[in-house]
Amino acid sequence: MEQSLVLIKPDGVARRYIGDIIGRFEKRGLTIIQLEMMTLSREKAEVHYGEHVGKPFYSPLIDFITSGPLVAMVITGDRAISIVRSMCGTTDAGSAAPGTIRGDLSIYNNRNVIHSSDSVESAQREIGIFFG
Ligand code: 3AN
Repeated sequence: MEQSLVLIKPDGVARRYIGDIIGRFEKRGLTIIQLEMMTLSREKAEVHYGEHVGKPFYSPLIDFITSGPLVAMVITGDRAISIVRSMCGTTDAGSAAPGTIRGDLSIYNNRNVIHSSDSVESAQREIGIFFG
């Protein structure tokens, strides 16, 4: 069984999509095994998005992800990482397929509602940041 770290980002919380998003994962048959609402510190945000240091969107990304409460959760299931990623849709929500979370709920590249781990290694690292 794989585990994925999923964040409902501050835009998703502010727009009241927590129930919708959690419902999609539960209906698909995935299991939420940890869940917490928190406002992320800049320190943790910088660790989480460390791979993006120096990119033009890095500073706005840190400002955004720390701007208000988010919901962090660990989702488990067979092939959970790729299944959750496919349910989220592509990073640029404006190009994400309808039916995906981003494709249904956002049109933006940055305020794109949700984060999910992209590999087993990322999931281990990210779960450590949020629930370690
Ligand atoms: P994903 O969240 O789909 O794995 P990453 O890890 O490449 O995407 O990017 C992390 C976050 O950085 C994205 N969720 C998005 O909020 C932001 N981001 C990525 N690329 C861009 C971009 N070109 N312009 C603005 N924000 C971006």
